[in-house]
Amino acid sequence: MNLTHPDLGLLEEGFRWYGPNDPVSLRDIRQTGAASVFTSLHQIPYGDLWPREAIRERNEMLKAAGLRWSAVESVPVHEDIKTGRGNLKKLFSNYSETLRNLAAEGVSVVIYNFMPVLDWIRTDMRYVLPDGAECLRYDPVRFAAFEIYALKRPGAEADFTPEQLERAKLWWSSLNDAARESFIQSIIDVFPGCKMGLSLNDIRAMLAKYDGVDLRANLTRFLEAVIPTAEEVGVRLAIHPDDPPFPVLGLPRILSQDSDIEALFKMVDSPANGLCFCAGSLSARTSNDLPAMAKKFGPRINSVHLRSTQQLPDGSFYEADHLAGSVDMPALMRVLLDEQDRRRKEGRADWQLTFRPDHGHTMLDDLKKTVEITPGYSCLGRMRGLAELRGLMLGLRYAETLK
Ligand code: DNO
Repeated sequence: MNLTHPDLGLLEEGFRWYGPNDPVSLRDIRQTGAASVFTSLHQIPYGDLWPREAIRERNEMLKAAGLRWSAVESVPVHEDIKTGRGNLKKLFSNYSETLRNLAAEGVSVVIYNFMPVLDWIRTDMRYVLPDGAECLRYDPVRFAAFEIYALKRPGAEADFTPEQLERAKLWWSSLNDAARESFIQSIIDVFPGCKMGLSLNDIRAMLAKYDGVDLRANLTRFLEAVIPTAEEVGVRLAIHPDDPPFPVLGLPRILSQDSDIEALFKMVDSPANGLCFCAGSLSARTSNDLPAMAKKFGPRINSVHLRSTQQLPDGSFYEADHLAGSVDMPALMRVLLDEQDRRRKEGRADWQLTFRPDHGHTMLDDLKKTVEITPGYSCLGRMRGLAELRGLMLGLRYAETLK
């Protein structure tokens, strides 16, 4: 088998890039072996129209580095669209025009999420593994402490077991004021707009806006408004699952399990209304059978994130190595390769799937860096994941030739 043959039918390899301020440069990304980039125009406020020139400028930058812009991650959905309030007409028209401008510049996959208020939740951004590398972790005990003692959310106790509540109390009382402050800050830091200095009160106000909100109805309204343009210009949307895929902060959830994905596709039946198959996010709900879900929803998978989590009996989970943890990655990769083959046979123009190694451990020289690295997005850990996943793909293709 010629491993450099361009047509081995592999998934395209991508890497997330946070833009010109990312301490990981495009040259670094090129050296990981990735062919493409998932990036966004982070400088544009949520809800604003993306001008065509700004898109072109970013695209030129990527091309000059020898990389393709495979997916926008993300064109964020404004909170007013999620809560169904405000000037929706303007917001929908800005989103649709952004899709039009992206298509005109040759970018055809757009990732977004419909999680209220927050993008993802962890309670440790630097959980130390036995080998000394660091990863992200979610511990319901610590989150209970955040909700009950810091945020003081009424009714939060009902979301935790008596044992978790007891341990949360003990843990919180073991922290001094400075440790409490830095713990609170680390959680708040993942709320959108955190860099503008969100306070606990701001978060309370953001949560209150979701009282009585029908999230599914608002997602349906959003899709009905933007999918026609996506179809017209050939853009495929890819919604990111809830992370973590269970209720948090008393907020409604949109995409945590099989039945939610079925409901999504029924809202607007179009290939443009697709899924970002984020293995790591979905894996944190133990009843999710990932290879089975990827098979079932394969034709509507418009983007792929590969990562794994390890659940522990106390309800916590940490982000495992890409080929370890609870995800059966070989089985999942097999399904994705088969899906590509199926699409090609069908003659689908969009047969090529692109994945990116999602998150990675902070390890090796990255542990010594003093620059601020987005949690989960250091270079070396993701490169390790990418290399392992690449080997897995090649191994599976090689095994086919032995039959
Ligand atoms: C976290 C990512 C998310 C994701 C957005 C998509 O590491 O998976 O930030 O990009 O939720 O809109």
